[in-house]
Amino acid sequence: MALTSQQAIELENKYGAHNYHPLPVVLAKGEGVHVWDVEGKKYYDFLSAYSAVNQGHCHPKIVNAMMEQAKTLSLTSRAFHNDTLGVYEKFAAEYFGFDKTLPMNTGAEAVETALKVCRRWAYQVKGIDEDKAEIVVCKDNFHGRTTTIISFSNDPVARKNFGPFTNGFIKIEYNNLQALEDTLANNKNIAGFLVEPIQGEAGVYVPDEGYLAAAKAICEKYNVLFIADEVQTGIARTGKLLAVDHENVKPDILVLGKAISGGAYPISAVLADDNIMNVITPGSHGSTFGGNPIAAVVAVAALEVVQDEKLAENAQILGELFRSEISKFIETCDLVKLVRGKGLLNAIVINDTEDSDTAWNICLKLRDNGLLAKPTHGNIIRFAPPLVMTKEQLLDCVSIITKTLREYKK
Ligand code: IF1
Repeated sequence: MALTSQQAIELENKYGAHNYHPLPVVLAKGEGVHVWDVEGKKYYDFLSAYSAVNQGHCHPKIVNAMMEQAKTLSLTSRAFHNDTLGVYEKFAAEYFGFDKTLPMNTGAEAVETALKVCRRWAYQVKGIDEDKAEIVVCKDNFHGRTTTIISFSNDPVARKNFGPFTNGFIKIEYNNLQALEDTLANNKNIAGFLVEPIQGEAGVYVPDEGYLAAAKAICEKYNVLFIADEVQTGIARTGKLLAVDHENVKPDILVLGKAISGGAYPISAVLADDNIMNVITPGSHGSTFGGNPIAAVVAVAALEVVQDEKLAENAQILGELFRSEISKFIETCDLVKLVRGKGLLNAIVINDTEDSDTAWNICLKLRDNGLLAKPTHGNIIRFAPPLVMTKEQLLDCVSIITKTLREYKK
């Protein structure tokens, strides 16, 4: 028998670990830009599974690729070759302009992989003394949940009582080129600089124009690898294939996840050229599921959809429209301070303190009005719909959002 929302929530509460605080809505179906709850109520999805579902829910081309492969061969492990992996690796390498692809499963694993590749490169190519390599990261970063990754987070909620932590990371302020230059100039042991082109969890914080290009140039000057974590910003989300494309930057190491599968399957990847990727040798890295046949065909299909349906262009156009419509509204409304973002990765900042529950309460009202979004902090709401949205749908969403904000009472 079908569960009610309340029953589904109670099951999760009783039998699931309490590592999340979801918005109270229980989803049972998705198609394109829409999701439906178990009672049949329809919503616009304005989170897209944190930008994994850029291609829209249950995209038929991706689903078909997955179903056909699932019936044929799902997993060989990397102990044997399979007839899909090389095809995918070539496709992804050419698609993003790198020599090689290293397939993994989740974003955090891909970040870990990039850190390992970077450290090996530091010892074997750059010539840093054993165990001395350091990687520069940014304050307020979000790169995942593994022990090493939280070692260089400054989010107390993500870190508390999970120590001891991994050494070898230096934290600098985001969007601060002087801090980067000073750090690299004063330390010969720096292997890489790991950065999000837009800080998602920090509240869709877009750095100054030119920051990424200048940071890349500083890295080149000091022979330091520029590692772009495009897990959230990548694959058309910000109006270009990659967010670094806005500044014509080619990272030394590119980290991808989420939308490389269109949300159909956990797939991530690290891309680099041979002079870097060749430090990885048999036995030094791997994963049972990384590069499995289902993942290989799903990723190719998902990347083809991005190209075929011109999702980057659509994100660019609809993003401009979204910010200009919301900006117009903000002039008439004291509740919202500003809207910011790039492409269809946007956020509004509410006129309230960071520890308030205003953003959460607004998200509950948005839900009631048929649109699902999630706060990133007490006063910030992220808006990231699937990129297959039409202009008419976007304007419909703008009116839901503005109506909800206009009617909201603290
Ligand atoms: C959750 C945030 C988004 C990421 C970047 C690596 C990863 C992520 C730039 C790790 C993951 C997620 C995971 C999700 C919440 C979420 C998130 F709010 F926490 F910051 F998207 F905005 N690099 N981001 O954003 O990828 O291992 O999860 O596949 O529930 O923790 P993963």
